[in-house]
Amino acid sequence: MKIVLATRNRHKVDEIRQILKIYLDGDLYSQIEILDLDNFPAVPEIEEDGKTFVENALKKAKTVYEFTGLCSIADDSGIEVDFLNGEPGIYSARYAGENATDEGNNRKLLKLLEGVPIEKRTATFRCALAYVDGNIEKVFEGATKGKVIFEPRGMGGFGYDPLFVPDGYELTYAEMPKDLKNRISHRSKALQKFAEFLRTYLESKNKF
Ligand code: ITT
Repeated sequence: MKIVLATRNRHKVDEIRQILKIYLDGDLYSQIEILDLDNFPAVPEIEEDGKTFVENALKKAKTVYEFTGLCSIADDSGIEVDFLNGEPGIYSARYAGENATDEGNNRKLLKLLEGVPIEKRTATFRCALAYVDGNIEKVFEGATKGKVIFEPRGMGGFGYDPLFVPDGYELTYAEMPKDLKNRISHRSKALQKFAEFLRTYLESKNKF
């Protein structure tokens, strides 16, 4: 079974591959071949005009399914900061503007939180993971709560990782070993649900 990862974010591709290895045992993992958009350079840019992570994830997975004819999974994700009424949310990738960098987004977030004490810096990372093939459209969601600290810490990960300390930990997502982020993250929780679905789906297909 071929599955296309419908994302142009290299960091997401790497994480999704690593996380699927955690949740699909060797036998199941060997039944799937994971492709990404590098294999399909002609897939057009997809406008993310949905109002929710779920809408955007479905749109990305459907577009790539229609283009490739292969099962597709798409990840729409971001961080919701309570003090900012849920911002940047679905606008996380381009918070500081159309061509924003991770550093620019982090700077903007820190500026908007200037003077806000740690107990009011609560935030939730969310991931909606959409799976689309010719018959099925499904979305799996994951969320991880934590706090936005006062300055970036750590070299790992991407996006807002250097600013986010998940509840129950002292390290930011960017400071912790990759394997730990991949076990506790919003993306990990969504992919765990997807892996459950895929296991049942492949087992039922193998019966026939
Ligand atoms: P695709 O649409 O091609 O998948 P994208 O980066 O534009 O790539 P999104 O629209 O879903 O993807 O935006 C996700 C943004 O949310 C991402 O660029 C980061 O800024 C942030 N984000 C999501 N997951 C994250 C994570 O695990 N760590 C840090 N930041 C994350």
